[in-house]
Amino acid sequence: MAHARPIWFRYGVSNQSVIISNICNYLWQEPETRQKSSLMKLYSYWRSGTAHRTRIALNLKGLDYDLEPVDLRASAHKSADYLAKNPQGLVPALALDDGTILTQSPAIIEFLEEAYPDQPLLPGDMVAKARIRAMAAVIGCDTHPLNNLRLLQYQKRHYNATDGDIARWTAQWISAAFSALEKLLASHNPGGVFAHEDRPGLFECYLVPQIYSARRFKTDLAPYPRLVAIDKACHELEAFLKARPENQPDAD
Ligand SMILES: N[C@@H](CCC(=O)N[C@@H](CS)C(=O)NCC(=O)O)C(=O)O
Repeated sequence: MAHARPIWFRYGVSNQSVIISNICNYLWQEPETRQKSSLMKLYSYWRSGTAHRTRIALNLKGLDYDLEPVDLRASAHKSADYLAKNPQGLVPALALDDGTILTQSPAIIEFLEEAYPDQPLLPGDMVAKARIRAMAAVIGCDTHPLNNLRLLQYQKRHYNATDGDIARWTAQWISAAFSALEKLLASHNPGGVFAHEDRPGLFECYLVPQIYSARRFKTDLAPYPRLVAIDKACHELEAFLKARPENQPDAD
């Protein structure tokens, strides 16, 4: 009976030596390396909103990962080493356990959602899913890109924008997005705490870092009580606390 034969008989002698060599390589590693070698690695900067949203997604899914800080202020994202990983020179990037590198936080989060379907970030219903994606896109496509470091630096360098101009510019686009989101939430989930049913998901991954940034740029949040309440409820959860900028190893 084939199943009673030893493993090297069934798979051939050459495969037997490969199996044994792989086992030996694994056992020869230091225990710490052995445990970590299967972890994903997130290239992150503590105050980056897009890295922040990716950390939340990883945490909500209960995934373990290594964190590799990329110091934007020291232009580490422009180094040849990092550009080889992400030619756009932006964080985040996610290295998978086989070395594959993923870039662009929306693509990374969608990858996580498909690869690790437990603890889903999106509703199963197609219309509800499209609504949640649309609310996330209000932030991901129409707000965050306008307030990104390189845009603000460009305005200062080429148009002599002052810090006051930058703060007004940033608050303008955050307020436009938050006004729309407040209305969308009221129609999609009236009376609910989160954007969909009773737990946070994709939208909250995008919202919480954007609120952090709004506070940093001193945007008035009084007109957005629902968004502020979601942010507050999220910060009662470990996944969000662990992802907070000030809780990162590279935080000031
Ligand atoms: N659409 C990209 C945007 C990434 C992005 O803009 N990252 C910022 C930090 S939040 C960055 O690396 N900025 C560096 C720079 O502007 O030079 C994503 O979602 O991953």
